[in-house]
Amino acid sequence: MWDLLLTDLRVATMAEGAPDYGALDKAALAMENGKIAWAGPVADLPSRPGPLARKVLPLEGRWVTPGLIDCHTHLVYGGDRAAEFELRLQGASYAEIAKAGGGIVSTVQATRAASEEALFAAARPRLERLMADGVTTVEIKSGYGLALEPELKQLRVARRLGESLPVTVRTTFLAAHALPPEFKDRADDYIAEVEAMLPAVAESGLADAVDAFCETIAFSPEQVARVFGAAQTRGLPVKLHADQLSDLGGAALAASFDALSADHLEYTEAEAAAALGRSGTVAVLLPGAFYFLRETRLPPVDAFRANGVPMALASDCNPGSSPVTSLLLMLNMGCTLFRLTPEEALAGVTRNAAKALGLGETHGTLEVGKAADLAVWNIERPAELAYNIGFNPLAFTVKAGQVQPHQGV
Ligand code: DI6
Ligand code: FE
Repeated sequence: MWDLLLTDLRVATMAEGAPDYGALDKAALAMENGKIAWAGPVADLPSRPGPLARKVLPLEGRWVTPGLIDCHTHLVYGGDRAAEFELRLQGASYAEIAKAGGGIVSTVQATRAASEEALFAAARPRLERLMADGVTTVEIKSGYGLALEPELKQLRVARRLGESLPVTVRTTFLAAHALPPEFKDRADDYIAEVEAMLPAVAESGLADAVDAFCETIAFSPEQVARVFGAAQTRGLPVKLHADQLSDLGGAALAASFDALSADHLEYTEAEAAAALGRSGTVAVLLPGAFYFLRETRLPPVDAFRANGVPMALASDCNPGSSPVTSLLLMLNMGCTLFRLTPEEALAGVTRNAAKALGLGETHGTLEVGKAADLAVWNIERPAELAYNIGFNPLAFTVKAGQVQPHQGV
């Protein structure tokens, strides 16, 4: 007896190498102990559905996809940056605001000042809004504490969000995000401090990976390499904010450390795509930040395709460069702005997003043995998920085999 059997559905399994979304028509999916136990045509079920599972749900031809995965967010933070948005609209650039002591550092002040409770209360509705788009797994970074205690505070809030809501949370330690004011003009000293934080971070079990911001307004490739070396010594995988505003060789650096992902990549040169392909590093594209900062230089998507680089799409949910809480909107922007196909876009928030989090073996496709995390949609074809703007066709999600009513946020 299975726990749950969904019948009369169309499923986009998103299985690697399968053509046309890995689609199956007139299908059924069975779940047992939070995992997919059976997937195939209804006609191949061993008997009538009734006796096969404790609960049988006919879906009337609805489409089912893997639960969506947002593999890059900074959604735990204090304050907001609406005033900075107004300044940018008057002509100031993101980098100018950062250099003048605004930007990330202003969110650092608000995050340090906020209690754990306040950070949780502010982050929860942002996460619920993402989940209302069918998200069942999310990555959450620190990076607005920039000292051991406030960084751990952010990570604890991220873990608590995952315990309080039906969503898997993967956490990332991003202390090398910006230079805290108390280390002004002493970036190398701050990097030494980040290296010194890593043993305690690893010991706490609060971080699943380590990230850094490689940029002229943040840290150099040499400084990032120090942080990555310390992370790998502690057994933590790495990922990198690379080549967002300029080309410092961040993508190649990430590849040289076999990073899980290199993220942004607007300024990445085509040659670096070959290095990403060889290391199996996922290119995480963030069209929300591209749009919100009114960037014009496109990531080298053709080179990623030519080199077999898996591409993911994420919200980059953060108060400064991407105040985005809709992953469905990122599907649309990934296609419209970056020219992904709707199928590449959907792979970018399922199979490849799972890889970017080191969860490729357990999440991101609907195959027997994988997590029973799925989204059920009122659509006629999968491309509708990328086609609509501001319309949410989610019917409901299933998280670890449990039906979750759509909250309609
Ligand atoms: N790149 C980004 O897009 C975010 N962090 C980063 O390194 C922006 C964070 C912020 O502006 O608060
Ligand atoms: Fe980011």
